[in-house]
Amino acid sequence: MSMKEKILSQLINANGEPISGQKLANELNISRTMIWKHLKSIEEDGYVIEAIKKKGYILQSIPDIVSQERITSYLETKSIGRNIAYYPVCESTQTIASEKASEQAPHGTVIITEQQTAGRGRLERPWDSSANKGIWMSVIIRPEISPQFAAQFTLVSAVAITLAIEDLTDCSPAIKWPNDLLINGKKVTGILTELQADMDRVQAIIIGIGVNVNQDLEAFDESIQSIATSLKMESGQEVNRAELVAKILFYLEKYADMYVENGFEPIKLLWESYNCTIGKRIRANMLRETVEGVAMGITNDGVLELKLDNGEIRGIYSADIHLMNK
Ligand code: BTX
Repeated sequence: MSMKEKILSQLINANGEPISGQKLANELNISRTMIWKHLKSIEEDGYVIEAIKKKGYILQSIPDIVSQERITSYLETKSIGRNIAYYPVCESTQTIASEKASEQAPHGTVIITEQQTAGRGRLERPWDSSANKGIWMSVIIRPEISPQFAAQFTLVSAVAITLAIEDLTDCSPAIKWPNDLLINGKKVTGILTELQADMDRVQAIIIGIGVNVNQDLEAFDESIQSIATSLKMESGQEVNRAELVAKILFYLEKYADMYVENGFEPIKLLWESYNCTIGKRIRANMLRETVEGVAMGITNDGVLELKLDNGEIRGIYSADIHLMNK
């Protein structure tokens, strides 16, 4: 736990009684100036702290947070989300989830935070994860499948998140193969699927989900303001993040179970109905080459089939896709 988290948990555990700055400083073995600095930073995250002369600090209100208690109050799943680790702030939920998965965290474990200081996308690209406005979580699942099928969980997750967003907002996202959800051409969600496996068996799939929920444009780093959007920006309304998390986990469980039982085919139809890639001319940037062509469809294994200009059909397993004709 960081110092800031320790101070916050002391304030929460005080249950409305004041705690003096001196007591915090003594217990945590830091100066009162440092305590004050951390309290300011906690306030910046949306917590309201009242300072009462000669008595100390009282936590007056907690912001719209995605704590375990709040998510559980909406949760309708059997296993996914029944074990939640909540961090007010962390570097990356994906990194924590990776460690927890190696330490045998059970199927369905969720790591969730209000703010990531080093959120990441594919190929270590930075993921903008501002405080208290988005959903930044990683879900550990342990399906009994062979590692070659793991990437399809990106597509399964895309369907689950789309359905959850449709249920709770007026927005209808489009799925851009393989891992983005767009609204009006701008990115509202990114998915990062990572794998821990033996040669022939998946140990864990870690599904990292980033959803821009209640940000206004200025909350985004300037470098992505022209390509990113949030549910609030699109619908004009704030969304209850804890409820949306529970809904995403509900659909993720439903379709992950369906996948393990029946394969990708039944989910493929849903995926196709929400996708904005098929039929478009696209440029696919892969690690070693870039190709252009028309996206013909996805196979039952989730591979994107691209018709190149020379007529050749190429199966694309992983790439960054640029849509040429919106
Ligand atoms: P990606 O590599 O497909 O997309 C990363 C790119 O998206 C960046 O280079 C940038 O251009 C753009 N971008 C960065 N932040 C945002 C944002 N908030 N909204 C829209 N566009 C953005 C996508 O990777 C996978 C992202 C997964 C994020 C989750 S959050 C929880 C978990 N923890 C973690 O560190 N990552 C995952």
